Amino acid sequence: MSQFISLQVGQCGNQIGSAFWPLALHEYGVQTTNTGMNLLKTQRDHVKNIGDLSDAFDSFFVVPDNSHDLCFKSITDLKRAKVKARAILIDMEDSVVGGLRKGPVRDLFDQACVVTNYPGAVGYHTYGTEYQEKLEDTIRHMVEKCSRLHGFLLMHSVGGGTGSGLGTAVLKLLADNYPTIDRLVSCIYPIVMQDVVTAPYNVLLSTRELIDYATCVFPIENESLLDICNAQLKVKGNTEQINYNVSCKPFQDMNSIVANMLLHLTSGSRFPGNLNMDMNEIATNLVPYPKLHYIFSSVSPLTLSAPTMYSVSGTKLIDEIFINAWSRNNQLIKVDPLQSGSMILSAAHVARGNCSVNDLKRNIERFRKKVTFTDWSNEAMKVGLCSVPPAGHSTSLLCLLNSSSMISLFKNVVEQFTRLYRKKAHVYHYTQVRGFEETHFIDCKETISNLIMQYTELQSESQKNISRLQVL
Ligand SMILES: Nc1nc2c(ncn2[C@@H]2O[C@H](COP(=O)(O)OP(=O)(O)OP(=O)(O)O)[C@@H](O)[C@H]2O)c(=O)[nH]1
Ligand SMILES: [Mg+2]
Repeated sequence: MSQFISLQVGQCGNQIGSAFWPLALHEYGVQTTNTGMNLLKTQRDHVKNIGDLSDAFDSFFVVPDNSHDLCFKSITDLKRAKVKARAILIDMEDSVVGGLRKGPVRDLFDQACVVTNYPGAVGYHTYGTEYQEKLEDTIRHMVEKCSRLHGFLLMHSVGGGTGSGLGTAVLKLLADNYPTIDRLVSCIYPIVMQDVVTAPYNVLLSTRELIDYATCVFPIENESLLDICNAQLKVKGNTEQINYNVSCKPFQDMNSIVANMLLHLTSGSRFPGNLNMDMNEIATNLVPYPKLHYIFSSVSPLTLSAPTMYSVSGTKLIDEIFINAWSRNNQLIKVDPLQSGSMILSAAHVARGNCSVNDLKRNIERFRKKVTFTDWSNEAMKVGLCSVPPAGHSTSLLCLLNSSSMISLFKNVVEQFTRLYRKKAHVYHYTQVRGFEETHFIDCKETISNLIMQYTELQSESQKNISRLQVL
């Protein structure tokens, strides 16, 4: 099975990591809390063959002594076997990483894989160069523990300083030192970029780096995550709790949605399946041009365990899962790939659990009627069937689309930047950093504008050709 190294950078990256590791363990049937045997039983109910779990364990974890039975049941078992997560924790202040290292999964993290506690200004130019050696050593240390390294999973936000600046410096370092290994990025875009005053600059600068150095980017918007959390509250009929809003962010719940998506994304490379889709096939199939690698994602179901609303079963349940995955309520980003005018450059549907090839075929036919592919990408539909569902569910689906609707995300990045830059507000924070030239802002804006143009051209060329075909 393939191995993945996750790099969690900044507060957001490390908080996503705090949600990711317990959920990954849960999926492997490992209890992270001291609850009774019942929970343990249900945790393993989702797999028919327990061996699938132990075989896949190596994808995310290092087990020093291979002779161990890999069927770990509790966090104490992991501690005893000195199991470590294939994770690198990076932040420029101590508190979030410190919290993670005091929490229930603390023993999973090797001190040698923590880069933290360097107070001072933030950013690509300061820390990226200053700590390059330390970062390189840490990454090499982790890479050397892999026999079949498939990809790096980078988790960070693009709104703050550390995640955006140092996160993308780390990405470039990975591209330079490990050019053949996939760099898969899940990055959080802030809500109207208001919670960090300099967010429009951070977002612009880091988006450009992500365009240049990532293999695939899975952008996630906090606004979508908030909406999903609110919708889940409503389903639970939980009227006592206040609605989540911009000032009250349920980060834990929001981050679990991201962690769930990442587990689903990598599932085909970790578990067996009839029509398994390996991670490298995602990049090969979804990215028709190297820089057009921002991928829309939606997941169904979104809850971490089977909700009671799923009263139906069989074919009806499967169809409902597909319909939900295409609904705007399940999207992890606000762009609208189904709207008229948007073109699909490529698409993938990855199902886990009880889903047959016929279920996939039937639903993909439905999907084709809902969207417009470019005239050259009509058949560009990748499918995956992984036999192991997420813990707590019988079936789940991840829908991935490379769509020209991503234009609206990029336009928003440029607009927010332009609004702040017009007044040159806060620019000095950046220009006072050695190595940062103000022209860099303009270069980044140009790169993003070029990408918008590329998508627009593809969109209008295809619209012309498709309408010509329709006339014929
Ligand atoms: N989804 C999610 N968003 C977060 C989380 N923590 C922070 N954010 C968002 O990320 C942005 C701020 O980035 P942070 O990750 O806090 O900043 P940082 O990377 O540590 O950088 P500094 O500014 O140097 O502290 C804001 O838009 C926050 O709303 C989190 O746990 N989950
Ligand atoms: Mg921070």
